[in-house]
Amino acid sequence: MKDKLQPGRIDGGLHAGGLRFGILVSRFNSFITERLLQGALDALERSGATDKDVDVVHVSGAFELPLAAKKLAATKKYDALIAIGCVLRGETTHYDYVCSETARGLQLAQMDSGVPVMFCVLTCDTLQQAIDRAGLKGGNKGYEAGIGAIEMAQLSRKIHAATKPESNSKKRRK
Ligand code: INI
Repeated sequence: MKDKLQPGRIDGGLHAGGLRFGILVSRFNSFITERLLQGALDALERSGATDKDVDVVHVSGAFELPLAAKKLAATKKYDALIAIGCVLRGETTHYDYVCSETARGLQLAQMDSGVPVMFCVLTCDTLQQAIDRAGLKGGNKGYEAGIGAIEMAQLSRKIHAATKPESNSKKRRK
């Protein structure tokens, strides 16, 4: 009987050593975003990242994150980026435009550049919801984004290595 299919697996691990990260942080609602930043740095440091491998760039509001992400990705210096922001619903529709354009712009930045961009932008109805997700009962979304960035950075490198023509031909020769 034929053996069960054993597919090759490519997984991103969680070791940050040797990887480079760019973190973009919005100053708007900095009470929240600076806590998310601390969470992201904590995740990277605990996973083996060193000072020289992490840059932090501040922008004014969440709406400015996509352009900064695109510019950082274009430098080819980073294995992954983390975009941190916090948008709180107000009395007008401004919130909706900021949320949708920030999400769309960050997705475009990663799709156009091929550099993973973590979407660590809280979009909340209340300040309490944001506080809960920035180090209280909802955990710290910055920490989660840091872990996600490591996994995507590793995965990108592994996919690149596994699909390089010379690595395939070497494999075949063995
Ligand atoms: N920017 C945020 O990051 N969070 C918000 O809650 C927010 N609100 O509510 O207005 C916000 N607005 C500013 C926006 O991101 C831009 O900086 C601004 O429109 C200038 O382009």
